[in-house]
Amino acid sequence: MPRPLVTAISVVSVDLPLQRPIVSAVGQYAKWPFIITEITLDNGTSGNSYICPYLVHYTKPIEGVILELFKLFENKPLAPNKFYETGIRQLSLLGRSGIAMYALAALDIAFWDASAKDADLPLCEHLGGSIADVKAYNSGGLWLLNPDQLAAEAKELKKEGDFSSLKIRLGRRNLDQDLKAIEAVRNQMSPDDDLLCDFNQVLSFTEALQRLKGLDDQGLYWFEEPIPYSELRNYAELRQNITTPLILGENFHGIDHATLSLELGSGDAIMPDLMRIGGISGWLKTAALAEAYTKPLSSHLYPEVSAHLMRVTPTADYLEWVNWGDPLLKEPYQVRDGYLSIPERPGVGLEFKQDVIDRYRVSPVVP
Ligand code: SMN
Ligand code: MG
Repeated sequence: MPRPLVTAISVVSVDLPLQRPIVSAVGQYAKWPFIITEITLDNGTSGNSYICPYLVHYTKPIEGVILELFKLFENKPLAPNKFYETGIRQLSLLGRSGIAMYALAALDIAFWDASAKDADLPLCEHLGGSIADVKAYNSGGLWLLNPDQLAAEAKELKKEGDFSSLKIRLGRRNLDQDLKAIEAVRNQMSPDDDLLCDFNQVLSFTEALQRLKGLDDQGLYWFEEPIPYSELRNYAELRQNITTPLILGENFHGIDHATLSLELGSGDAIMPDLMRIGGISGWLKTAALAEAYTKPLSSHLYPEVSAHLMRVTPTADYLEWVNWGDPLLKEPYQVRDGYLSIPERPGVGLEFKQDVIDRYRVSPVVP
C-alpha cells in the first residue's frame, strides 16, 4: 500500500511556569522550555511531539535544526525507522549527540505518532505491545530544600495520584544533611514504599565513594548520577563499593553512549531520556541493549511517550512521572494508585492548547 507523504511541519517553543521550581545541582528553573513539533501527512493526519532542552535560549537554534533536518523527509513516504537511519547518517557529520540529536528526536517522535495515528492504534499497540498501566514514581519535587519543606512536599506528592514511590535529590554539603533530608521524607512514607534518589552529578569520585558508603544502609531504591555522567569508568568502580543499585542514563546521547556505558558496566540499571537517546527509534534500540545486558530500564521525563515505550521494553522498571507539560495538554495523562494510565487514543494522543502556547510562546531572538 502506498504510504502517506510527509508534507508539512510547524515548530513552536514555549516557556512554561513550573508548579514547583527546580532547585538542583544542574541549575534552578522557575520555568521549563518545551519545543512543540507538528508534522502533517498528505492524508491530513498529523503527528506531534515535545522536547524540553533545559535552556530556553537554545530553543530557537534547535528549532532551526529541526526545520533543516525536516528537509530530508519532506514529500517522502512516511517511514519512521528509515527516517531515523537517514537522519543519523546526516548527524555523523555533526556529531550523533547534543542538539542535533534532540532535533532528530523531536522529528522521530512526531513521525512515529503520525504512523500510529495513521494505523488508528495507540503507539504501544502500533509497536506490537499492549495497553496496561505503568508503574511510576512521582519526581515532581523534593529538590534541594530544607527538611520541613521536604516533609510537606512529600505528603503532597504522594497524594497527587496516590503514589507510594518518590524521588529525593541529594548531594548536600555533607552526609548529615542528606541523612536529615531522607529522614524527613521517609517519615511521610510507609516502610515498604520506594524512595529513589538523584545526585545530579554533583559529587567528585572521591566524595561519592564516601557519601554513597554513608548512605548505603538507607534502603534507597537506587543512587542516580552521583558523579559527572561522562565518568563511565568511575561509575563502574563506584559500583564495586556499594550495594544500593547505581543508575545513570538520562545523559546518554544516543545509542553510542548507551552501548559504551553498558560495555563498561557503569550501572546496575539505565534510564534513557527520550530526547537525548534519539526519540522513539533511539529508545527501541536502547531497550534491546538493556535486554541483552539484562539491565532494568527506567524512563527519564517525557512520561506520556515513555509510558508507551515501557510497554515494549523487556526490562522496564520505573516510569518517572512529572506533570510539567500538563498545562499545555488538552487531555493530560492520568495517574492512579501510582500507575500511569495509557489512554485508548490513536498515537500518543497529545493535543496542545493554543491559548497556552500563545501565552507562553518564546519570542524570536533579537541579535
Ligand atoms: C532532573 C530532571 C530535570 C531537571 C533537573 C533534574 C533529574 C531527574 O535529573 O532525573 O529527574
Ligand atoms: Mg536525574
